[in-house]
Amino acid sequence: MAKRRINHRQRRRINANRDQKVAKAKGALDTFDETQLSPELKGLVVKHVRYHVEVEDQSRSRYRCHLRQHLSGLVVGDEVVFRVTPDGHGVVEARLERRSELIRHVPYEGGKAIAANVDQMFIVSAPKPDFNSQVIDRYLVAAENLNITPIVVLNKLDLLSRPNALKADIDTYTSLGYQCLLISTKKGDGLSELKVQLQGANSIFVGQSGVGKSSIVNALLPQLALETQPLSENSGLGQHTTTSVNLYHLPESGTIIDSPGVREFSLWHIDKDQLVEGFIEFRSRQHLCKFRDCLHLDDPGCAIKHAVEEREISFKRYDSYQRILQSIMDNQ
Ligand SMILES: Nc1nc2c(ncn2[C@@H]2O[C@H](COP(=O)(O)OP(=O)(O)OP(=O)(O)O)[C@@H](O)[C@H]2O)c(=O)[nH]1
Ligand SMILES: [Mg+2]
Ligand SMILES: [Zn+2]
Repeated sequence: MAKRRINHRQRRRINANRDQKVAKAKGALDTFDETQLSPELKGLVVKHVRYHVEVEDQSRSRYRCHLRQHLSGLVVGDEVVFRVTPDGHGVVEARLERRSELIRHVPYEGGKAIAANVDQMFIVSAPKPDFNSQVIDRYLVAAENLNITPIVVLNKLDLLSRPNALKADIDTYTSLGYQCLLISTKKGDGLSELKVQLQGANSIFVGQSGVGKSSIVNALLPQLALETQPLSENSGLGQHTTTSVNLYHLPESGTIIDSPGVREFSLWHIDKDQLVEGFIEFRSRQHLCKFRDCLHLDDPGCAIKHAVEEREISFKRYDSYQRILQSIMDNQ
């Protein structure tokens, strides 16, 4: 069945209704008897569910928390100050400054943070639903601009038609200096290297629906038994199984965040300069272009285009750059 389109007026009404509900939920809390609240505690946001967040205290007890009216947009990974209510819930009083934040574009809502204080972004891809280097490149641009270390993960190694099927693509990333991990949650390949890389850091798994992000978390922490689903028989695509962002602790040290798969990682908030910044092989060459405002398309004297012709820059990466630039320009 065709998806029903919502026009702007209807969308405004939906948003207004939602805002009213949020205000009501928050308002109820702001009338709470302040003398009944516990002293301030340090906490970590581990889950986000509509108008509430789940916060963990330092002994990892979890509290379903409301937010103070002035606080909005808390995300998983946020460090907060909160107080416990007599009925065992919590109130988040303040958010500590973020060391990093991952932002993506949400239709009608604009840029939206999805996780905070992340050190490493594991960009997960797989031969099924399809290996899409453009999605990987979009995440790489984001990671480069957000100061988060990206790691390229190819999962479902067991499904490759030939062992070397995606070697050229993986080699492109390796030659740019990106770490690439080839794994199979089904067969167990590469999981020990993955565990080493996760030690002591805050990491997030991102990528298209169905590439196996939750399966990776299950392979690392089997007791969680997170829901996973086979790809749709009709479309061959992932079924958007994970619907909320969740943070889990690894046994020794480090945390991992599982996130819902996306169809397309929109980068509208990134401008042309940031896009070039995100293509690390362009950075060192762009000052050689004839014009300072070179878009690296058909501009005369373009050093980037020249490097593509000389095969110093991969054509596939250049193609990705052009497509992302086009989407930025379309969104302006
Ligand atoms: N053959 C094979 N299948 C795998 C592997 N890892 C995961 N899968 C399967 O891929 C399907 C999708 O896995 P999920 O873990 O649900 O994928 P996801 O990325 O979390 O998807 P969303 O939550 O929708 O974003 C499931 O049927 C898994 O069993 C693997 O290494 N090999
Ligand atoms: Mg999932
Ligand atoms: Zn140029």
